[in-house]
Amino acid sequence: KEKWPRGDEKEWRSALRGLDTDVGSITKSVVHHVQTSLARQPHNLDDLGAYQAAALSVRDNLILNWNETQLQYTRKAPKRAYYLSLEFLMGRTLDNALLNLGLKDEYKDGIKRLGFSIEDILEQERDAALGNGGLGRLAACYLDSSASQELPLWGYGLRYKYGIFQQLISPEGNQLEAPDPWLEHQNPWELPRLDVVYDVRFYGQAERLDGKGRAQWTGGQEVLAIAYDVMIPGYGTQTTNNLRLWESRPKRGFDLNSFNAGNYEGAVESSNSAEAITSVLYPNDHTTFGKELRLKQQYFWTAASLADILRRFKNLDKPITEFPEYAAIQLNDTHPTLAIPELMRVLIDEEELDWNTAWGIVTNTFFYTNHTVLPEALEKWPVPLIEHVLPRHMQIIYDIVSLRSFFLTRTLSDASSSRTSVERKFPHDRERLARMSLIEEGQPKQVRMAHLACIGSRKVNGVAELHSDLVRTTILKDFVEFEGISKFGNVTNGITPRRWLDQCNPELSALISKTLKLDKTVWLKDLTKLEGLLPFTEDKAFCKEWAAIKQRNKERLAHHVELTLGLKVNTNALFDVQIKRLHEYKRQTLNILGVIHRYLTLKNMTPAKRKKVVNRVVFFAGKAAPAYYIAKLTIRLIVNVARIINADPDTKDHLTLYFLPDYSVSLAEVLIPASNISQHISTAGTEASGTSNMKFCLNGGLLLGTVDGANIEIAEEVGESNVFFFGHLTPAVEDLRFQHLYHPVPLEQKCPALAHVLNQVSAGLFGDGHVYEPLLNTVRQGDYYLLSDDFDSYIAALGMVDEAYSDSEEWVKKSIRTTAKMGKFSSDRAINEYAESYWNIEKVPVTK
Ligand code: T68
Repeated sequence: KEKWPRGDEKEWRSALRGLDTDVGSITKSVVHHVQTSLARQPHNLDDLGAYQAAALSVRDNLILNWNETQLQYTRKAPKRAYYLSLEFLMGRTLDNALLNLGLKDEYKDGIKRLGFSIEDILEQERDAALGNGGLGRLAACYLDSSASQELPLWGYGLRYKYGIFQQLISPEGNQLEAPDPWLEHQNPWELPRLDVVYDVRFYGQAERLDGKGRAQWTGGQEVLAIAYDVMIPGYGTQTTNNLRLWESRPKRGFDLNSFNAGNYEGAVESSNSAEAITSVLYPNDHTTFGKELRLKQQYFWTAASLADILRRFKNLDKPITEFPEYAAIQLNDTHPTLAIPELMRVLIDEEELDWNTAWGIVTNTFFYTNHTVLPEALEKWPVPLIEHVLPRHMQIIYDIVSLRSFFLTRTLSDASSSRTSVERKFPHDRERLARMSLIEEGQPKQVRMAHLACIGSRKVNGVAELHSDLVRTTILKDFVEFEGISKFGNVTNGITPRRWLDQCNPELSALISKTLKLDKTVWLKDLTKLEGLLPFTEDKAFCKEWAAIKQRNKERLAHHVELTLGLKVNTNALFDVQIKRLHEYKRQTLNILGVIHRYLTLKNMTPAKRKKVVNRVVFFAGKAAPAYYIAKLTIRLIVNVARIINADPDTKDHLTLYFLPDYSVSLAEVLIPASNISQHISTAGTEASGTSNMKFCLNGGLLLGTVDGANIEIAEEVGESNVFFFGHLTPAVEDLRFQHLYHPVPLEQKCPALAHVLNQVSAGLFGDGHVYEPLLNTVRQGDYYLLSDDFDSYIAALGMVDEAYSDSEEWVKKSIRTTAKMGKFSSDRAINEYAESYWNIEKVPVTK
């Protein structure tokens, strides 16, 4: 039994009560925060102030749950999991927190009594956009699921001062980037932990001490890592997990000597360079740049996170060899791979363990998720750069390569008895050794992070069945042959149905609860319950309601477009949506060329014939990496095609097109419920999974896509008759590329329809043709992403969509069936797979 540390226990106990959550208490709490935390007057309170006060009031609830959860974790000392991700794309928090706490109605009412509307104040919140795309949003969904499933998991990331850039579109159609100062107003969702601080070293010298691989790392630059905690409430549980984000600060304020000597710039130089580490999120997805600051971010974050995890473990007073029994660390892609040599460094240099014991601990602690097989996205760091910034880690990586652990199997107990080496297993296979090496030869040599992550981890997984197969048979094939297939698994991605249905589509959520005769707290936590909707495809009244909700969501999107762009959208047309990062492999270009094809076809029709086609509104949104020229050119083409065709009186009733700037989680929450069809049209074998495909389908939007990523598993669930598939399959891709290179066929011959479209763009139909030449040439020459191979079947698939949409009754049925079969794609399923098959952690119920 714990003792009260001080004072009168009765006094404490009566003060330590939870918060009342009746509407009266809620308004009091909000007003209290207006007066005290914000120091504002009721009579000049605006929406922003009301948002801040409401957020602080909700935060009080989260903090109490957070405290209780962390207390339980400390007391019960379960094995914990840690999710290391450089990106957490959280979006807004207030609405989600209200729904997860089950307090939305009470706050809505309370806020109304104070003269504000909950919808208006929710709109005041800025997105927390600390991520690029799918990888970062996946991390956010997993946090939600871990808390909802009562799993003891913490996230670790960086507290970037600037998130992903804001996208502006110039009148010419160019993407412009502006900073995202999301912390401008105070952020009520984080708790600074100024007492949780670690030193992190860069540069300096590493000197070997003895023959056992030990070394001393000294000198260089030291910076501080300060913790900020973000509360992650579970849905319908008291469990509130933690996302710990690190901020970098200078270790020693500024240099007073330089300052006094009048060298003001010199005085703040080191402090600026320390602060630079967490100043901005790198906006590149799927490319590596080899920039020193990015490497420093990666090390700063992994070193601080590991130090924190180790400190927590040490409080348990267990032998260090038991570390893997108390901590599982998930590496979200290769970005945190430096955690592997860093843990080796701590275990060898500080804990003074021998190499084999240390390697045994490491390889039982880490798990690695791969998110891409695109060659240009596989991280590599130049050896000279690592040597300069992290000299001790480069030594350790060389040690792994040369003699030691690379040649050992994973088991701790029989490490010495079961030595096997690549050389022993595959004698005289020098090519294999070179392929598998951690170091790629060249000028300069480079460290292959995926190889390091693979050999340093207990298990490796891909993010959809096809992708995991590709990981096993392409990029990590040699490692499968060496270590055995059982190390290489699959966990198909998932999405949280709380945000991606209940929160973004409340009307549909209510209809589902009513129809299933289930409280939403039941089916939102067991999404397979949606199957209960299937019989209702035969219920006319239900179908009508289902369609009416989709229509209202389309009107909500139209309203948003009118507010932001001042344009009127035809809500009676089919809404066709493609929203994702701009990338050649995702083939937004295929989509826009398809739109042009449709436009040219319409132009050639008589007005009478035009009246018979399915009217269509096409939406695009997405950011291009600032240095990705071709992706930016695609945006420019989309914007200029929109400018021309939206103004064409012949066709504008039948086809319009919008590029919505500054795509974000919040914008996705408006777009996704409004789609009739969404496009996921990557070249087969390139999109690891995709997760927005799941979100659209969960909201009753149909899918038009290639046989790629999680599209395949979605089709398996909903049935192929309810999706629109087209294009070549993965096994054909390599051959087709070979053909393009060595037996090219002129485009006019191969795909006249596409050739015609390209010629129209060149001829200046959408403004200066030559501007687009570099983009068009990617198709005309080489066509690496196989647009010319898939164009005809793409156009045919669009035709099938039109045909299916014309039968509106059958379309609604397809829509219902799609939603009904999405149970598998809940991130609850995914997080439980990680918990059971990878991390070996168990639920820790937190009760009041
Ligand atoms: C995405 N990857 C995959 N990467 O493309 C997508 N990369 O298929 C998958 O569904 C998703 O991960 C979740 O598994 C990314 O989003 C990045 O954003 C990224 C960022 C920095 C460096 C490399």
